[in-house]
Amino acid sequence: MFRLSRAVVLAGTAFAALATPAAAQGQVTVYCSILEEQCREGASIFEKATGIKVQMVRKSTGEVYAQVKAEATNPRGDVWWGGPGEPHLQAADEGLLDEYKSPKLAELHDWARRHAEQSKFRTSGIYLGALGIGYNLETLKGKKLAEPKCWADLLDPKFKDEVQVADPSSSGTAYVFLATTVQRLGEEKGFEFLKSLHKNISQYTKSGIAPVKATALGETAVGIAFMHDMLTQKLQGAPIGIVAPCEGTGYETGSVSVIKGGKNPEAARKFVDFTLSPEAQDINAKLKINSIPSNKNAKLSPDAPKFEEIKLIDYDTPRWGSPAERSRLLKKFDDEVKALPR
Ligand code: S7P
Repeated sequence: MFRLSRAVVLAGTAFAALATPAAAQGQVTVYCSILEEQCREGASIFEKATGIKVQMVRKSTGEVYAQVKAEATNPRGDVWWGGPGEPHLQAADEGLLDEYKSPKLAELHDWARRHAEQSKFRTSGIYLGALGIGYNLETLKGKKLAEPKCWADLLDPKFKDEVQVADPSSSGTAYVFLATTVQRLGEEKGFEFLKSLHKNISQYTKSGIAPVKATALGETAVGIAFMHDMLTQKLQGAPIGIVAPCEGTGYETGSVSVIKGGKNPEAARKFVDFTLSPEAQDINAKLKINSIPSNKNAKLSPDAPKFEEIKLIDYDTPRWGSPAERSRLLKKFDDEVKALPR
């Protein structure tokens, strides 16, 4: 399904060609839904290359969606950088994002260009990441718990209060988990699964990365999150095991969008061009964040989880990013799962 290999020939024009380094070239407000360190590094490279001042606001993907919607009559942001594609697609469908066909689209893998086409060019794909389970090896050993291999293993009552995942309303990561579960099992059985899992959840965190950090620190035995984020902690020495669940799993198409009615549309388009360039996407390899970049010329970390070795479901991002489905699933999750006692 995906062609993930890195192109050998580098495109001759680097991002520097887009840039006009100068003292003051305006400003751009970026709502950033990737990790804080990626946001900071990206702002610094972009500012140095263009002279455009970046106002960076870091928030989870569902939170940025809600903010963009709330600000629709007076947009304060110009660009929405990162986070799983579904909230971007919902915003696109609701007329909150601008169409933009970046010249950089020509350098992207097919899956990323397809994502842009499906949104009528209101969002573009910047990376892929598969959802998985991470666990703290020392905590499991100490509590005599077996390493989970499948989603179903997480329903074992022995995992009571030992599992963390984020809240799908605020976190794009957790929404991918919700949609993956519903697609994998069908809606009725999917919600039964989520209700059973609820009994073992210690906390629904606000951000998708929080369960990863908690797993690394042994504050939770198990975290549900993107495999590459668990891997970052493992590469830094945390005692973490990572598994692609045996039943199959879903994945994110990380996205970038221009916010409709933003005050700095030209700078916004330049920033989007930047996020689609190898210069921005190589930040991941530098920071050991092993998601799969969309630009064929960006560095693919040798540590990145290999999609061809992961049992993936045929995850339907456009369906789960449609306003009707996303709003309905989030409400149902709040009413029928989160509201239950544990
Ligand atoms: O690039 C790393 C990454 O984890 O950052 C994004 C972020 O965690 C999404 O946050 P929320 O779940 O809180 O919305 C991910 O898209 C990406 O894989």
